[in-house]
Amino acid sequence: MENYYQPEIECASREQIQAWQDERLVKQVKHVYEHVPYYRKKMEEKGVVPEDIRSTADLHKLPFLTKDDLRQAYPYGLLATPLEDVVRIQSTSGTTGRRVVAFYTQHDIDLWDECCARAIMAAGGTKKDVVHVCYGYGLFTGGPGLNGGSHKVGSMTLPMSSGNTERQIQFMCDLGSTILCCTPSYAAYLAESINERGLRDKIKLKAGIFGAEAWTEEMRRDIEKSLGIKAYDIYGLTEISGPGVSFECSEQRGMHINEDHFIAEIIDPVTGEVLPEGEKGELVFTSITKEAFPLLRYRTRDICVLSREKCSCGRTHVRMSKPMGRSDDMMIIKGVNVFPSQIETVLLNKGYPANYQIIVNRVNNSDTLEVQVEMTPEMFSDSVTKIAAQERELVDALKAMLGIYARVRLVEPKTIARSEGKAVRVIDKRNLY
Ligand code: DLL
Repeated sequence: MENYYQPEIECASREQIQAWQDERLVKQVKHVYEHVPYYRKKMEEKGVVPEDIRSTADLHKLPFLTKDDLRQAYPYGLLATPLEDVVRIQSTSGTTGRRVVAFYTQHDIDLWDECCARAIMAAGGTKKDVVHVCYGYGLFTGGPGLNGGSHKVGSMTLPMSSGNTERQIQFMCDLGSTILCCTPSYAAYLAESINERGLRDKIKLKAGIFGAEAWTEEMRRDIEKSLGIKAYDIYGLTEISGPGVSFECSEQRGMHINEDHFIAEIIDPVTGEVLPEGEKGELVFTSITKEAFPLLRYRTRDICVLSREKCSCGRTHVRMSKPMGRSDDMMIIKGVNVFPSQIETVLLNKGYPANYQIIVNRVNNSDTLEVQVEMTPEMFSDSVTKIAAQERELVDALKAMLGIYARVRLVEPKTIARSEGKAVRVIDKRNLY
């Protein structure tokens, strides 16, 4: 099949979507109960058996899964198929300690590719396109996901991966890339570099598929203007497969969730209660078609709103808003997931007091991370050279922990403002949400 715009699925009636979800959920719950002792135990603790789940109306009876469950069950505790059926793993970026690892059978890769193919087609992609993928390849899902989607569409795929801006631009010009896939901040940086080199007329881009981090409507307009393209948002998370869980259509008003594969709920992040459509809360996904790593009621921590309002593109799948924040303290910096606790761990391991502040900013569309750490009075009396060496050492340790560069400033004792309540550890000046 060459055409991955699938109107019979993407524009199906609500009744049809409901019927698919009901049937697949019942099957999936049984599959997980039988093959994942970790989740079976959670169901037993809640007094639920597979027979209690007869349709999506019963979904609320199932226990939630969180990142903590994934860490506890690391590495194989949530695997629902024999290892010999698994063909791939991917992992989330920058998590401390036990990483989050997701498994895929060939069937799971195919359905993930299909979701990404739909996203590319919704951005106007066809087999005539040249799809330039500069999301990272490797454990991160961005590169492999869009790569697979582009193959399914039949487009020529450039597996560029991230970095090496010179080469990105050269290939873009020489090979006539028409669809750019990367994080929005890298798109903005590429746009700036292309315009600085006076190469805007040499590029043939028509669309961009940008996601993996929060970005504003202003940023969208800037990128669209500076590259002369239409910029589409794409959302996803490793635990649920990767990019393509949802994607924007030409309306650019929310991202259609691939409801034949994922059931979305919005819950109150404090009480866990399911909220009615249109209310803002935490997004929860249940994957109903995956084999190897089928998470039920996985709490994403992303705060969103769902809408079933008719979309003029014809797609009937529910739309989610851009994430409006997180219900935990995870930050996404340069596309990498960063928890303040990771930074604190590095500081404490190196013998610094826990008086620190994390300052995140966006300068020229690129994220910056600065960690200010108070010295003890003894450290403060050290020579300037010694202090500079300590700063360099911390930069290296943070790079090893987070995978990204953080500027480090050791500051005088008692210069970081004390708070009367919870310490203000993070100052995010990006105003992304
Ligand atoms: O970021 C998957 C992805 C790759 C999505 C490429 C889109 C494009 P993770 O590294 O597991 O997976 O991070 C998942 O990133 O829970 C959101 O908080 C955030 N996120 C992903 N897409 C968007 C988006 C990939 N379009 C976490 N807007 C998610 C805002 C996003 N935040």
